[in-house]
Amino acid sequence: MSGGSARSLAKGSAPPGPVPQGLIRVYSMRFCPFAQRTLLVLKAKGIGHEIININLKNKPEWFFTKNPFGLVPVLENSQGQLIYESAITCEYLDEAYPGKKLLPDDPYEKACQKMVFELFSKVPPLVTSFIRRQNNEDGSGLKEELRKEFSKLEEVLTNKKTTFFGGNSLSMIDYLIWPWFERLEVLELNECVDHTPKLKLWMAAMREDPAVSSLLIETKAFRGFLDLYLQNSPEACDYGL
Ligand SMILES: N[C@@H](CCC(=O)N[C@@H](CS)C(=O)NCC(=O)O)C(=O)O
Repeated sequence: MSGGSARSLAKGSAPPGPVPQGLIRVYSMRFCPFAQRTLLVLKAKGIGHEIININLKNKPEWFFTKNPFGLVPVLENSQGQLIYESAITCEYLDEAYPGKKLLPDDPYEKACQKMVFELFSKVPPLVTSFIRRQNNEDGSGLKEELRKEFSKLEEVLTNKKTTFFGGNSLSMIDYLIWPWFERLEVLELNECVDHTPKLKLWMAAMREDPAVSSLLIETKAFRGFLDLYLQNSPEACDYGL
């Protein structure tokens, strides 16, 4: 892997050349939870990759030729094929590369992972609303909504009686939802899992995973990034470099 802590490419930068044979490229941003999904899968499967960080507050013009939405993550392989949308990038990597299979083959088990993904789907926008709330809002309503969403996930673990969402070992669904749980503490949202003991145990188990632990974001840098990002600063994505 290379480039994970390199400065991001901004407007006016030259587009990068072709992807070297034997590597896959990920367009990323150091603090993006969606890109973290892709990086977790790359790590977990041991896939050789290079990272190009994009300045999301001052995007290079050419970035829209990689993803018409202009969002990270995007994968690019050495044949020039492009894959965007984080969940799609993860599934692509699992299917295109050998090594540990993260999605189950069994159609029902696979459907279960996708159902948990849907159950989780309100969490990212709630966390974003919490981050973007005005200073005078206390956020208690959003916290209550998050608690309700976490209760649904707690119920899944209670019914399954397993440590992880796909069974007793970590699989794709765990990586897909993890980045938001990692951020609870730095966002001072940890109290939202006080009523969900199984989810808390899952979080502790996740931190033990080598891919997860190698990609933990640094709390101080994340806070610094967030302050600048909310002010739309073009320096946000490179905070701490
Ligand atoms: N649905 C997309 C969401 C990706 C996303 O929102 N990425 C953010 C960074 S965390 C982004 O690129 N923001 C740039 C922008 O909003 O212009 C996915 O799952 O890949």
